[in-house]
Amino acid sequence: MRIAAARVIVTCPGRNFVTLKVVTDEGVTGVGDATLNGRELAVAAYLREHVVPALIGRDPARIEDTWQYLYKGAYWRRGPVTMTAVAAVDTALWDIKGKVAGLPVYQLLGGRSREGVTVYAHANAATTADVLAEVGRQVERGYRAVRVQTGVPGLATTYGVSAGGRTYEPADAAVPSEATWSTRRYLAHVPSVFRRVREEFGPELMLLHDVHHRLTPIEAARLGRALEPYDLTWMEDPVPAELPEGFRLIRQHTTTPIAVGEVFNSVWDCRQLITEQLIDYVRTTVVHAGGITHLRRIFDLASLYHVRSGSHGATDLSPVCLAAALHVDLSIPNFGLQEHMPHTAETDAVFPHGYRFADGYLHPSEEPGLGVDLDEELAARYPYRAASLPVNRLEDGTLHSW
Ligand code: KDG
Ligand code: MG
Repeated sequence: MRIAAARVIVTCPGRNFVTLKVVTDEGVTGVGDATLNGRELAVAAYLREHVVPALIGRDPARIEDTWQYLYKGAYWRRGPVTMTAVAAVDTALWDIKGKVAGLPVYQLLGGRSREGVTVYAHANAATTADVLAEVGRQVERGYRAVRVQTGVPGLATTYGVSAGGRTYEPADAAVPSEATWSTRRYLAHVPSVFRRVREEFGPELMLLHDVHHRLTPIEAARLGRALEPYDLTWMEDPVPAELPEGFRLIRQHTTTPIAVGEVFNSVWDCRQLITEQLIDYVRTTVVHAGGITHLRRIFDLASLYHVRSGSHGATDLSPVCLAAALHVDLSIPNFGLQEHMPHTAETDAVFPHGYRFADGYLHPSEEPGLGVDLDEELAARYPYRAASLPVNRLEDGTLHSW
């Protein structure tokens, strides 16, 4: 069997997605997510111009060799654009291998290590009363873990909090919109929200919080310590992720578990954090960390150091990525949690899939391969629309991490 064609499909059923569809000379197809939020066309061009021509005629069964060929062969290794493109090819080849074998991909990865994939939902709102109501809705839906984001008094908008009752979608304008940030206001407010959530929902519910890279290590240490009475499952992305040494300081001061990794692209980005046991959850995912092949490599390293997985799963990762993530989640020994933000009805229609949610768990499809596809005719009805992630400034106008 040989690869006969590979198409890059860009579609915007509510938000932009880039998908690679690989077709073999025997008519088997495989799909891979290639979406990099706000930089979609860079990956589409990388694939179309530099990767697809080199795929034609290759043996689709040689997944590892193709991964090495794209990674080492480019000379310019790593980085989000390259690794997202590599991920798309890798994911599509796993899909093809599953279809050829007649097995769901998790079976090729060693089979089931658990009955279902525990997922966490989002509860976000501007006021504490609305946050509590939102947590209640997610608990009613059956989620056992909820990420809580709150508005901050004195700030007009806050990362992770929806505006005007709409579903939260960070990429909001063709040219980045600008928000204002104050660490002092944020640190003064957040612990009081978690106190109320714990009081109302009791000790069982797993609670998480995303700091989104906005603090310094000592500020993050202070927040982690202030949140200890509310027993968080994790505090996510407390500081900008470029400086692994910064996590040592946080660790010295707090037992609140730490999760990091949604912006990481390779095992090299996480190596120090994992081997020095500076984090508890690594949140790399299929689409941005080199596909199923490389994600497994990261999670295998993590498993040696008591670090569990917590894959990113926001709505800018397509149903193809979520489907692939679930096969990995089900099979690895050190699974922690999987993020779940349900996609819109339009997106679900463009990407027909067999994964399903029940009682707080997601279950991957039992179909051969990944159990997800892209309806190309429907996708063509939703043309690309430029959309960027916002930027963030301090109250005096200084640009800050978003
Ligand atoms: O593209 C960026 C989003 O995926 C990100 O802002 C969402 O932080 C996020 C999360 O944890 O889901
Ligand atoms: Mg995050």
